Amino acid sequence: MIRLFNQHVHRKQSELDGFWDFTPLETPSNLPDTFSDKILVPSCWESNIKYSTYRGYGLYRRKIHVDEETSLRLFFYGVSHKATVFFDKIEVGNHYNAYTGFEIILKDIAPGDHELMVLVSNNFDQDSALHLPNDYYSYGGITRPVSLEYINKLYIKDVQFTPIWEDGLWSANVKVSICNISSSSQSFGLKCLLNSQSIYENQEEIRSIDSGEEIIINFSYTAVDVMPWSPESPHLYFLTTQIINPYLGEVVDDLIERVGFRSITVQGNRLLLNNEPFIFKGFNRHEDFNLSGNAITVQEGNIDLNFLSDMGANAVRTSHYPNDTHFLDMCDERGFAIWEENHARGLSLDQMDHPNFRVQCYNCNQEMVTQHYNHPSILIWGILNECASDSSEGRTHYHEQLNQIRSLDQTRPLTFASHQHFKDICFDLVDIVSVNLYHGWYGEHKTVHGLQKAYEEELEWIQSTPGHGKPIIISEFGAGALYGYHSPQRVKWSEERQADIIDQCLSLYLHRQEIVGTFIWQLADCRVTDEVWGIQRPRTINNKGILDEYRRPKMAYSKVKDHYQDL
Ligand code: ADA
Repeated sequence: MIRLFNQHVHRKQSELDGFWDFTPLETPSNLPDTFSDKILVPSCWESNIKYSTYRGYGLYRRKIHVDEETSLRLFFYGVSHKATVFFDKIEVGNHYNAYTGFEIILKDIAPGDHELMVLVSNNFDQDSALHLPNDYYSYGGITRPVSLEYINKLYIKDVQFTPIWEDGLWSANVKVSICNISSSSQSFGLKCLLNSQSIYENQEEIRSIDSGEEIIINFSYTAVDVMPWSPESPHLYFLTTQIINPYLGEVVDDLIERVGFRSITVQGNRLLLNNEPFIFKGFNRHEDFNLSGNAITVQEGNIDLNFLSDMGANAVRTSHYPNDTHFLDMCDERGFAIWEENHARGLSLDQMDHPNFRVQCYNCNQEMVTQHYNHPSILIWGILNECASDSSEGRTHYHEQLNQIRSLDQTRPLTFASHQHFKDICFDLVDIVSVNLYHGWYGEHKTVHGLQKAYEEELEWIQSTPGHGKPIIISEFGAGALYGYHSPQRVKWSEERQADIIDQCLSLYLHRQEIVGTFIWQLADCRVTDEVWGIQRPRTINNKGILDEYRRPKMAYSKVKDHYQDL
């Protein structure tokens, strides 16, 4: 399944799922013709016990049959974490980062059988600034779906839908990007429908587009009788865009997006969803599901949402990278609010000075916002979790990246999760101040009074910074517990201690009027890298999940349920 809904009626699309030939490679210098194995796509190679700790190169191969001469669009939703793509032995594209997609256009492909190869690496090599040994695992493989599409001389590259709420009326701005991949200029008509109602038709204005050109067509639409999207009532609409042959009147290409009418704004220290105050009752969630690794299936993602719903949670922070489109589709459909963030976790100033850091962040931000723009569930964008926001050099990166995201999306509030307590110098750059607080876990044990005192000291400091008066989110808090470890003395790593800390934190944070959101760290235990983290994480797993990696609830589960359900 590529998306939870069909994106084309006219454009021919298929999913390149199933078993591909696979072989691990010592070095990528020469592409072999013999393949020792087969691996399922999408999946991570760690799901095969033979490769459960493999960090290196893997070569994938499969045949593609083309019925008639056509151009092809390949879209990889996620390859972890570096991909080089070959078509009939010729390199046709490459991409870095496991968590955003990339397209490859192949022009004028002859009918018959062709060979597609993908060289994948999950190495922590010297040109990787974001995939590093870390408190989560960088898996290997083609871990998200691959889409194969037949396209014509003109194809719809992207459609962005921006809902606007003004004086009780909904309207929308629609931005259509069309590419001409032929060698001559082409004329076309354009049509857009919302569900089955035509909202734009320019057949009388036949436009032309030069060879190799991409053009943007913007139009606005005043909606009548639409229902807004919210977690309580997640109304969705299909936005169909069609390129029409102006002489024959037939549809030559189409793209269907699924959209929602909702607005998200900051007013003083409140967050307003459709003009009503909104509170995030959330969890941080890594894309990690026991033996599936980060190649989480739709069913497994839905299992996580079932637990969230059962606990009374309404939000997920995609810690610490853009998430799989399936999961975002499900959040749109089931009504969960998303804080989506770019790919970074706890990078020092030295790591931010890596020669590839800026370009790899730039690309991740660009792909995250443009590819996920239409998901109504995404309410806020975040960047650079716990990076060097306490230094002037670090600030330049925060400033640059927040400006980049604002240039791509003027509608969603921006934030970042800080752990630079009493020394962060970037709160003026964001709409929402977010802090990660581990009182009671890191450092000495806290009584309830001690927890409140520590929080109030933090709040007093925030109010002394340019973050004064802005909404506050507690973006992380929690404690570790080994599933099944019980202690009458409630010592650390016992389920009892985790339940106590979660209970105390929620009792405090959920009843502070300046706090507009809480995100518990974390929904489920997740694997971490042996290097660096293996020694400080029992089982080489981050055990702060309220569920373990097999989704077995720990004692803290009922504490979360008591608090979130009652709010
Ligand atoms: C940090 C970090 C998380 C996780 C957490 C922990 O806040 O943002 O990714 O590492 O600490 O478990 O200590």
